[in-house]
Amino acid sequence: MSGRQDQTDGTVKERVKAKKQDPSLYKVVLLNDDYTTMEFVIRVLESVFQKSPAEAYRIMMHVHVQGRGIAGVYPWEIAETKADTVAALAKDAQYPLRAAVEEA
Ligand code: TYC
Repeated sequence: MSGRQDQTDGTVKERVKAKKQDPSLYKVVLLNDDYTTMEFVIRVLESVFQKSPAEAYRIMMHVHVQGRGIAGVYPWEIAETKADTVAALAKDAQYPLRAAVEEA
């Protein structure tokens, strides 16, 4: 192939929309279950996601009622680490609490 890849038919494409910023952001989503205590979820939200007691309670109740809720939004590596920390804390306490990482 001759010529530069950013050119077609002798014209240079202009970027209309700003390219997605790097690093991309990911949501850590907490999932509801019937066994993890509300107190434990609040403690996780305070210690892992740096939420205030009031905000931790609000998020926990949202997850309890709606089935899922956003604990925080972070660059990929941080989101994965926080989800892993939730899994480790839950396993240690023998609760089935789960956190998923999703593109924001
Ligand atoms: N549903 C749980 C209960 O009634 C509380 C809970 C909330 C569990 C949020 C998980 O992500 C969760 N004890």
